[in-house]
Parts: sequence; structure tokens; C-alpha cells
Amino acid sequence: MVKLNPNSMLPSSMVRSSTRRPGAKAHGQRGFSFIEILIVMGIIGVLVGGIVVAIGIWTRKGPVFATTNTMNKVKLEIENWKSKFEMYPPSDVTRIATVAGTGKNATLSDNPYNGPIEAIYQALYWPGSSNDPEWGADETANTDEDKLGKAVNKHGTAELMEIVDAWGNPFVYFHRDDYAKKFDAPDTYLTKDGMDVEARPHKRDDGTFYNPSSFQIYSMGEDGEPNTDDDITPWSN
Ligand SMILES: [Ca+2]
Ligand SMILES: [Ca+2]
Repeated sequence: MVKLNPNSMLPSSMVRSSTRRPGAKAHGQRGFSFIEILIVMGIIGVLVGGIVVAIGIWTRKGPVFATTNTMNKVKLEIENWKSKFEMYPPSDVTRIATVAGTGKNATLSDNPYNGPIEAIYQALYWPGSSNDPEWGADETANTDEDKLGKAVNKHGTAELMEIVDAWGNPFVYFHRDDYAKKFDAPDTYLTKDGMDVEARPHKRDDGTFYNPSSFQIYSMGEDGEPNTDDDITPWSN
């Protein structure tokens, strides 16, 4: 009668015995020394640590990087607008047609939020402007959900969109003519989280405004509050 090996289900006569003396090593096989294992574990630890640090830096810097990219794009579009119409776009949608000399002035939204950056969005699509910027899905929003009674831009969009930073909050914009006035009577913005905040133009330590001959655009930064240290600005402090 054929006996079956319980492990392999092969007849035991077909299973080669592999008995070896306890402690004996196969030919050419060598174990790792304790020191070698420690070195390998050390290398793995350094690699894992490096990856964790890199992820941490990216998590912290990623939104700043994305916000800076969008801000630079808006800046360039505004400069192109100025080349076309010889003035920087106003911070009020009701005055764009007067400044541009084309299109029809809009009536102001009936809410007090986000006016200047809404004006920039509309201005960049203004009749006669060569601008036709394309925005990523996360670069525009309408945090206050307002719209004009009638569309005035060349795409026929009545919605008063804002250009937003990587945290979903509207960028802050000031025309140079408005710096002093808006410093005393700041603009109100509505953040993604529904907070209304007051934004002023940035001043240098000596009390003068940054970009005195053009405009200011900046992000409120991660804290979602304007005029704090984490604001992302296009100028260096
Ligand atoms: Ca809006
Ligand atoms: Ca801030």
C-alpha cells in the first residue's frame, strides 16, 4: 500500500529527504552580522525620514506655490490689459467701461463683498480686450454667489466670479488711485468659509504703499485673513 506524505500529498517514496544537521549552513550561504543589519536599518530609517520631510514640505509649500502661480498669471493679464487700454483696470465693475472706452458699464452687485477682484475678472473678458485667460477649476469661485442683472463681458457671463487662491479665498486687489482711500475705508471680502474680512493695501515699514505707481494684488494666505504675516504678495518684504 502506498503511503501519502501529509504535507505534499505525494507518495512518501517520491519525497526526497532533506534532513540537515541543526546549525549547518547551505553551501555559499552566509548570515548577516548584527552590525550589517544595524547599517541597513539605519539606511532605511534615513530614507523614510527623508520621504516624510519631503511630503511635509510639499504639503506646506504646495498651496503657496499654486497661489503664487495664479497671482503671477493675474498680474501678467492686468499688465496686458494696461497695454491695451493704457490704464490699469479699476477696482469697481461699474467703472470698467468708462476706463476701457468700450462695452457698457455694469450696475454694482447688491452685496458689499469681493468687488475689486470681481471687477478684475470681468475686465479681463471686456469687449475690446485681447485677454482671454483660461483658469484652472480651482482658480475661480463665487464665494458670495452674486451676479449682475445683465452680462457685460464678451463671454456673456453674468456671474460675478472671483479669482481665488489655493485655499479658495478671493485675491485682494487695489488700484493705485485707491490706496489711501481704501486704507481708511477697507474693502470687504467673503472667504470660502463664509467669514467677512476687511482688506487694506500693504504698506512698507516707512509708511509708503507698495507698488505706488501700479496696483496691488495679494493672497490672504493660509489664515484667510488679510494684512497678516502669512499674506502672499508679489513683492518682497
Ligand atoms: Ca462674487
Ligand atoms: Ca493672511
